[in-house]
Amino acid sequence: MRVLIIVPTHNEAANITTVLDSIQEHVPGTDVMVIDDASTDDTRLLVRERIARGERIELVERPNKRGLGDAYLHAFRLALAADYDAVVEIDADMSHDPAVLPTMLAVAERGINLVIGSRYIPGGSVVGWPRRRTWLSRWGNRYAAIMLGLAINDATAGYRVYRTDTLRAISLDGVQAGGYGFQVEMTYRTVRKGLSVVEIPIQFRDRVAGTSKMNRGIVVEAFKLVTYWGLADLFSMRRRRRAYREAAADTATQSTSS
Ligand SMILES: Nc1nc2c(ncn2[C@@H]2O[C@H](COP(=O)(O)OP(=O)(O)O)[C@@H](O)[C@H]2O)c(=O)[nH]1
Ligand SMILES: [Mg+2]
Repeated sequence: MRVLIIVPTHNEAANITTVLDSIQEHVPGTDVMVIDDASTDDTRLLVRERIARGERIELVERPNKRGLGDAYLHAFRLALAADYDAVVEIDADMSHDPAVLPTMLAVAERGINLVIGSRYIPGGSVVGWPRRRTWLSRWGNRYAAIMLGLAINDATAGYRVYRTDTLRAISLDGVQAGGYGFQVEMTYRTVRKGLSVVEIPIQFRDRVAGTSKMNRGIVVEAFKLVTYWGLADLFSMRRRRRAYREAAADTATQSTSS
């Protein structure tokens, strides 16, 4: 399986060396793409130094910070054009331990369309987050699962493996969400296509260096979109039921009149 590991960055100079070293250690020789949005620290410089030393890393430099979802969509399109079999999503801040990658990739290799590194299944955990943030993430996930009818415990997770045939099947055009909503939207699209999703337990550790780019806007966007998709589903289900009942009634009148 030809795999591309995608590492999105925005000012991750304090972490990028550690995460790239760890990826090297656990999945040596795998292609890596760092997609950097407008870093003003040494992130790009540190990546360029590794490239100069001959590491299999591609650096995509974007002039503006356009959000995590937009960065992944950009990287996915490049991966599809280059004919990779699978892509990995992993944060640059060491919250996602590259030691789990061999297991996640093995599951994808068996044909699972989407493998999620999950915090909220037995064996998974979150370390170092304030109680408020864990609560928000946990209930955000429960809300998304209920609204969208997803049998998935961690739909906002950012540690994933997609087989590229999954990305082709769900189509990247028209993806609306940018932040946590992006992860939920991609999961929802995968499930709606009837494709397979497996959650693997991970221990998520809050970053020890650098700063989080999470903000209230990202949470509000995810909440609004999940609510909107959920309601749209409900109404389209009602419309389908009504259409079905009307068609059935029509058939009944036709058979009594004939
Ligand atoms: N390319 C790119 N990467 C981003 C952007 N926003 C966040 N990231 C990266 O996405 C990953 C997750 O972001 P982080 O701030 O750790 O979010 P948190 O874990 O939810 O607090 C990190 O590797 C960030 O550097 C963005 O706009 N563009
Ligand atoms: Mg983080």
